[in-house]
Amino acid sequence: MRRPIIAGNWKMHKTIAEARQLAEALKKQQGEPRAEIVLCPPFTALAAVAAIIKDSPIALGAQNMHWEEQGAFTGEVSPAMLKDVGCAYVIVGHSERRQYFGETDEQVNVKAKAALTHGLIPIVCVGETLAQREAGETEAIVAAQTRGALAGLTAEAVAGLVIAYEPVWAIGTGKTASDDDAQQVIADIRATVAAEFGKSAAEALRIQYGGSVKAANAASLLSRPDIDGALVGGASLKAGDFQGIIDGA
Ligand code: G2H
Repeated sequence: MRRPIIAGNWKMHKTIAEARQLAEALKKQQGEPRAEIVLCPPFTALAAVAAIIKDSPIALGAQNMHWEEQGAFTGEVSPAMLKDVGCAYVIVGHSERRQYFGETDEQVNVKAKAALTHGLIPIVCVGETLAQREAGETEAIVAAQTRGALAGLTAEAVAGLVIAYEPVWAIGTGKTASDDDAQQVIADIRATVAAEFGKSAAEALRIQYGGSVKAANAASLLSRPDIDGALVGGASLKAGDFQGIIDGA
């Protein structure tokens, strides 16, 4: 049985004070959640959120990182720094990173490897654009991104990581993939992983859906057999909205 994982990607939102307030509110609401909960604040608020959630069932994640250990990489943050601040997870290859910062499958791959080397669990994002979906290329694009991101990893490493399927056309647009569409693509991703790394890694790996997830659609998406959680942007910025998603998992 795969434990569902609900991650809040706060993107470039929240000052330290705002982040503290949101983390406090969420911490108060957790009893023994069925799902694993991960908060991914911006870098500047990681330490503050870490201090609040430390004795709670909530885990900390970062939104990005560089793959190098250290060095002259102005503006970047290393895997060891994320581990040091208390992160258990790191999002890699989010479509906004791919789209606005030119991140490639090769870079996503080295980031995933570096994360694992440092004991961080990567949340590897994949997803097609609207043009690719309309051209009937979804399955091929998502399979290529999945193979590219996971290339060279062991089956054991793959079994422990998380993939987030986020159709680019559904991100922040209010449009959500239908439950059937999301289930289909996620089942295809699992089949790709099975072909590359074996059935047991594919069965263990958790795959989230992301793209305009909210309390109103989360429970039904998550009831699908291959959908193991959600990567939530906009609806993770208010405690009540995010809690509604957690409660539906
Ligand atoms: C997709 C998602 C979170 P939103 O980026 O990663 O954002 O829920 O706002 O579509």
